[in-house]
Amino acid sequence: MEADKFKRYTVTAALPYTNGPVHIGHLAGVYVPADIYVRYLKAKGKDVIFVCGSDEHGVPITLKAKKEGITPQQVVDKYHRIIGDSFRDFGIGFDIYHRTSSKTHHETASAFFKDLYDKGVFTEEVTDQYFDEKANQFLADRYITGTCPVCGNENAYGDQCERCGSSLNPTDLINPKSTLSGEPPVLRSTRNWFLPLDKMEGKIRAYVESHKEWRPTVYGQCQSWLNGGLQPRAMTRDLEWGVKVPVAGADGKVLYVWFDAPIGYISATKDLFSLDSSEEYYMPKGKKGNWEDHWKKQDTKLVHFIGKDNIVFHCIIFPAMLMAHQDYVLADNVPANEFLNLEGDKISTSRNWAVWLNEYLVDFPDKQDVLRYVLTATAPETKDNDFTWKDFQARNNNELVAILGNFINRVMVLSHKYFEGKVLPAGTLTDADHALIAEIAQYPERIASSIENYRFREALSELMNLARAGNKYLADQEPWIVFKTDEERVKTVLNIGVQLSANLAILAAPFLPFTAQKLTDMLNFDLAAWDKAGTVDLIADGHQLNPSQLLFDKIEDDAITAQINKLQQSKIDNAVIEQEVIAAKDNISFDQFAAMDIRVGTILTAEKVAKTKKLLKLTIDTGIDKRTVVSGIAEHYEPESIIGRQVSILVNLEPREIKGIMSRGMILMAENPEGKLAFIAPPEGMANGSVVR
Ligand code: B3M
Ligand code: ZN
Repeated sequence: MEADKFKRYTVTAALPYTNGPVHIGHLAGVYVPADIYVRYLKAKGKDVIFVCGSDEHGVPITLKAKKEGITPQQVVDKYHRIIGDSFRDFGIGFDIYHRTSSKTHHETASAFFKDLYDKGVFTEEVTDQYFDEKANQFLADRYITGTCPVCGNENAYGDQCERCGSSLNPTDLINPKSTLSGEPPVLRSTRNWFLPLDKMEGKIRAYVESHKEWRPTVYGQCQSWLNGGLQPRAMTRDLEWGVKVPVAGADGKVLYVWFDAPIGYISATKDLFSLDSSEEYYMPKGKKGNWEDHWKKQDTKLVHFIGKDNIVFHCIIFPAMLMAHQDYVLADNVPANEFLNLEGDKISTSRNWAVWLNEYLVDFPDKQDVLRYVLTATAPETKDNDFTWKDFQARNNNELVAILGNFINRVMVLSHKYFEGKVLPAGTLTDADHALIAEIAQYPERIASSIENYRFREALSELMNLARAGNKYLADQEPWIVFKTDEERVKTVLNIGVQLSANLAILAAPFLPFTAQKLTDMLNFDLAAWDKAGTVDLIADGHQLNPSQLLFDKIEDDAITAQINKLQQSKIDNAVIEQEVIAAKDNISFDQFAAMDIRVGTILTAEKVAKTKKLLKLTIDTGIDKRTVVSGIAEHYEPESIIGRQVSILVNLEPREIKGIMSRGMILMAENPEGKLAFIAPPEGMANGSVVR
């Protein structure tokens, strides 16, 4: 392993929004990989801090507060505790789990903003923003919904359409409405402070391009942002809830949540080193040393663990903020994971399509490591992946029980059966003994290399290969047979088996901390440092083992069926709820309807729009003309499958440029509660240009 040029490590994990509990997608995407990495570094004796905390500002929290009729502070107080409990219950070993509504964070974030302001970094711009006259407040993008000009989705948000993926500006929406009052908002001018990312593009590009070793998914997204041209981005918002903007003329404004949240890593570090922090979680131990070493010394390695939807904030915006502030180190790596799906569908808080951590532990008590194992073995490190309960059961039964658990159990049971749990001296070693000992020597480095390169799935499979080697050794040596004729031989085999078990405890600890604890308890062995692994003299001759216990037990079909039924039930519940939610809209006049010119048309050509997942470029024969329309149906239809199909098309919609394509019109689609789409067209076919009235 290359000599470590870093003297200390600062590892951060994305601050979860405190508007709900955490689920398996959070663990798989961010927190388990981060925890594996930190546990490994600590086992190597490195100077590491692992910081996280609740992200308590932002629109999702104020929306939740409005929905529940409580204050934002009450929302975050509730979920800060629930989330902190879940992380602790799953062994996510933060050195501090902080929170951005804390005094330290407000002081730190506003001081950071003021520093940049005093340096003249920001540009002040007056822009038109939507204002809700009834609620008497400016509207953040998420507070505005309306019809997507691209695909007609009537529940598009001011910043994004979740159906076709188009990023939008609020003023793009057709029939915009405020989610607060339901009324159409009005445009009002307002002053905000912008981070001139356009002017910083050269420096940011140089930073990103100095990290070609980043995961291709991360490096690629940064490149496409850079190649699209960075734009100035407002770092303040007209909102009440958040960190107040510490400059004159900023009444009623707060820091943009993505300005203040990453600074939360710094606030948490400050409190970790202070004694007077009042934070509730992972009480800081007044860590010795100077917090600034972990953020300002060039021999500090800074690593951000995040999900892929946070890449631009951690690889472009936050580094830009740190560069502008100067004297901060920039992230050495940002190993972002892709998304984890559940039983073939996107995990969704709003649709309750999730496995909530607090609920998992009720159904599978003491099985945190089973979930940690499965989520690591199937981690979406390079592409989205799918969690299924059947796979969860199979990996527990066929891997944890049958391979790792079985090896340990046989060594322990036989040691107690033949030698009352005493580890007796090994005699003359055979070739097979030497072969296994040579294999054991290789694994610490093999696993370390995968972990240090953020390939945790690979690292875990290497650990399991070592357990497989142990099982093969026992099967070949057959101590349960040999014992009848050659007790001395069995002493050697079981001695090596116990030494291998102690190695597995050390090497498994970053992945399966609860199992490692059980194993060291059984071995009556204090978990040694990583560098002690790889040898077969970890356990002294004459050592007394503690009684044997099963590390894992089988998961039966009925437990899995119960989970699958629970998910199906939430799908049914949601369909009913969504049925209720898609209520009739307000009445409109006949004239308003008659103003729309809807025709029957035929799709002549269809192709995917480059660099998008959801858009198709269509040529439609409308009977009036042949025109191009961009439609957000690429995830529902293969282009070639819809050529020749008749559709209904709104032909007098204002033309709009989408991804460089001028789209003239909109295809009408029906969408059911599950989000399935269907074309609207005369079943027996009609002449193109026929009018829909
Ligand atoms: N609160 C998590 C999210 O986007 C966001 C991360 C902040 S890390 C500074 O789901
Ligand atoms: Zn759309």
